[in-house]
Amino acid sequence: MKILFATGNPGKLKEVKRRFEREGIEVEQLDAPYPEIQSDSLREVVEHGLKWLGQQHPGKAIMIDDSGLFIDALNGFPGVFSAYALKSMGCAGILKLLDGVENRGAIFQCCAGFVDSGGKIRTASGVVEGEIIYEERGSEGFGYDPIFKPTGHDLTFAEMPLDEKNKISHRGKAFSQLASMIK
Ligand code: ITT
Repeated sequence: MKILFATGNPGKLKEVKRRFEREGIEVEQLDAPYPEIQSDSLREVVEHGLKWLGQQHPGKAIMIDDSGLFIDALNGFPGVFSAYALKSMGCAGILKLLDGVENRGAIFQCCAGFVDSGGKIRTASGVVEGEIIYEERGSEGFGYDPIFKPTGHDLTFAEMPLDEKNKISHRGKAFSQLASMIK
């Protein structure tokens, strides 16, 4: 079985490919942008994107992922603006915003979705709690990984091997659920 994963993010692709290897499912990148509506709900963005992709590529099985980092002290920012904030200010900008802030709590959320060859849509969500540390650590992963330390762990996501991150991450959880729905 082969599923296309519509994403422009190589970090996401690597993690999802690895997760699905275990299921004997091949994942191939579909590097075709899809419309991402402006919404507070990751699921709404995913459902809308999948509907569009299903119409553009009839007969194909396609997955997508919408995710974000929600920081308590910033009222959930960058949240649905995570991609924009990463491009414009990076991890350094987030650390600057949190300068002198004691409450470092944050969560990563992921909504994973799948449209099958018949146009049926399924979604699954995953969350991981953690904190924003005070300086960037590690070189694995991507995006905000160097500043996010999941609760109960000493390492940031960027200091963990991919398989470790996949076991506990928002994306690992969401795509594990999706994998059992698909199989
Ligand atoms: P797509 O093509 O799949 O949309 P994207 O990078 O634009 O890729 P999103 O729209 O879902 O992805 O934006 C999520 C942002 O949050 C993006 O900047 C990611 O780098 C970041 N992010 C999501 N999951 C992450 C993770 O596991 N570790 C670090 N940063 C993450």
